[in-house]
Amino acid sequence: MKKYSLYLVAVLGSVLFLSGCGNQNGNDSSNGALASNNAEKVYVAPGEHDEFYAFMSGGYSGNVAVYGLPSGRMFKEIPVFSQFPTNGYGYSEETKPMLETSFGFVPADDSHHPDISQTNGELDGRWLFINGNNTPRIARIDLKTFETAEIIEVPNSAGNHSSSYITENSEYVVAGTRFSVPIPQRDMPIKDYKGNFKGALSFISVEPETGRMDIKFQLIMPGFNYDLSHPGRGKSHGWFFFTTYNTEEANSLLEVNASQNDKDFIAAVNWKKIEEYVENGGGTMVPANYTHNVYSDETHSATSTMKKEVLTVDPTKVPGAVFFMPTPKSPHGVDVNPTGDYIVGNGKLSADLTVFSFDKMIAAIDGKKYDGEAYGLPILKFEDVLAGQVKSGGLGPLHTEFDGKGNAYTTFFISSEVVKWKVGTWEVIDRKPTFYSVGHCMIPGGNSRKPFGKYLVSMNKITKDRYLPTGPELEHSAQLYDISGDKMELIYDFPTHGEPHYAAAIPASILAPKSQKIYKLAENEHPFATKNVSDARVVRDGNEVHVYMAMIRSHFTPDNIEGVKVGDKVYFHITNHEQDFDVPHGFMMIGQKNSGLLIMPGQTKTSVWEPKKEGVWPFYCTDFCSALHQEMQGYIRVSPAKSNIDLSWSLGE
Ligand code: RUQ
Ligand code: CUA
Repeated sequence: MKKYSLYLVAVLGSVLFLSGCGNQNGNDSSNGALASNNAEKVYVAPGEHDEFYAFMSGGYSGNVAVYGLPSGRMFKEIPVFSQFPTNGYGYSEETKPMLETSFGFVPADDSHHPDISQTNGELDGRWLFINGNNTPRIARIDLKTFETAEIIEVPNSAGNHSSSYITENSEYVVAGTRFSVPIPQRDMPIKDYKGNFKGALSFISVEPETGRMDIKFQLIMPGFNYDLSHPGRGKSHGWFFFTTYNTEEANSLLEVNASQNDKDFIAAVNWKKIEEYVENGGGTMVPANYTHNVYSDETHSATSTMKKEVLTVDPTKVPGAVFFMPTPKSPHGVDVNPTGDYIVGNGKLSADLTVFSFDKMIAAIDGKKYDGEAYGLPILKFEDVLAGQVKSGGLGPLHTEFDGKGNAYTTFFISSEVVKWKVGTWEVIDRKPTFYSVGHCMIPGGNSRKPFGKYLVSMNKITKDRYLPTGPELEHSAQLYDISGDKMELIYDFPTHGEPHYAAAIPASILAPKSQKIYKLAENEHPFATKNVSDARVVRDGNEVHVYMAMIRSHFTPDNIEGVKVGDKVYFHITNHEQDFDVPHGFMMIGQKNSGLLIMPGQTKTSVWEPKKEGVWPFYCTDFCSALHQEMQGYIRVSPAKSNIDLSWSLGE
């Protein structure tokens, strides 16, 4: 309680202070989070905008949430892999195809690692990619509309965790499997895992103009667990790095059995070489079932296509394409610094970080100095590729980000801290506690050639006493550090939704000007759009009833419908005629088993209602859109199945 009021005093103090004399942005490292100087750093005054957009994965929510930095204000939750009643995503007829998979309709997932598209290694702000970890999928979100535009399923994968990371010209979004499985899937004894299960690393091409995804090839690797990955950049562009654990290939009690080997591997994949191989006809096309779901802003509808084959590559057939670098001890994150010189392995059972040199790796490969092989793939000698070790004294390193000023920041889960160290000298410069048990950290642009090294966000797994208790379940806590000075300063806590595993952030100056305000009604190509009010109508087709409806402040056209019968299936195709920014209308119908709809200006959405009872049933607008919002309502008369009342509709008669 005391802390809380102190903090309030600090915020209030800073408000007063702001209106008074100018404040200097000195680097006052001695104060804790309670200093008024820190309160100012996160205070975004009413009407002012944040400096960055941060896209945080929602973990088991299956979604992405958008926050402002430094304020920690949440702007939007973007539904991706999960049904979302707030706006009808995954419930409306138009968006149901987005959640189709080879397993059928899958309305939830576990989303982990967002990454923003890049041009020349810099964030270009066109698209955000994110993985569905559970039912392997990669989604592309359009950063003009902040809507999910495309989802592609990843076959031969299981636990799509070393995903979704972008190469520096967005040539590929890469998705690797965490669990190795039989490829192709088949009925076999689990104990025969070793030597028989395989791990697929998928390279999904991104069409430069449209962003459309397609699986270019899948590398069929030994049956390890491929945990995380990162692209090379700069001089290492053309390579991709994957951490592995369970090189023991254990199939049970992994906490013991997958921790036997002193070193696992970072797999270095020369994807340019494999690309060349497949472009010259290499690889084997194999049967596979996976969906490709695409949403169109013109028809406001998604389509789902089942793809039937995928190109696989046996890495032993492409000499010089894949090498293993021995890495202690069950590494989790693998991170590449902005210049592409160094590859950092975060061995989660180790105290030290292992840093490899890209130049040394190339020299070792050129010199063919191997330390044996694994399933026909060369293992490089640890000492030959090692650039240095960060002796941090922390425990349980997970992930590393970079500030673009020659520093790296590594999270340590077990010792609950962020450690800042110098790239090249490997010396530890600073360390700050996190509250508590940090997973990932994120610096805007931290996974690119050009980070914006002003803030670091730590995404913590355990919240405990950081917020007012909300029963047994607490939202995870993020913490914001000012990293502009020599020492990190914890300046803010804010709750995040679901479990953010990673995040990607970008200057608002890149995204905000491009953000779409409305959909143009004139460009609406939805087959059931009602673009002129005079076209509003109700059409019967057997026991299907199609309502072509328009909405504008503050009425539906039509708002009285008769002639609907018990047992009918009523499709409401509703077009929002507003052409003003931020004027959606909502729709809900009594007894409807789908969610309601939230329809943006110029957009058409469809919801199905199956009336079960005779009577006169209301529907209404769910979004307070005008002073007469409560008047935005209508009725549907439902008659017995055998009645012969004709369909009729009206407004204002
Ligand atoms: S990742 S921190 Cu480390 Cu998917 Cu969760
Ligand atoms: Cu439309 Cu409320």
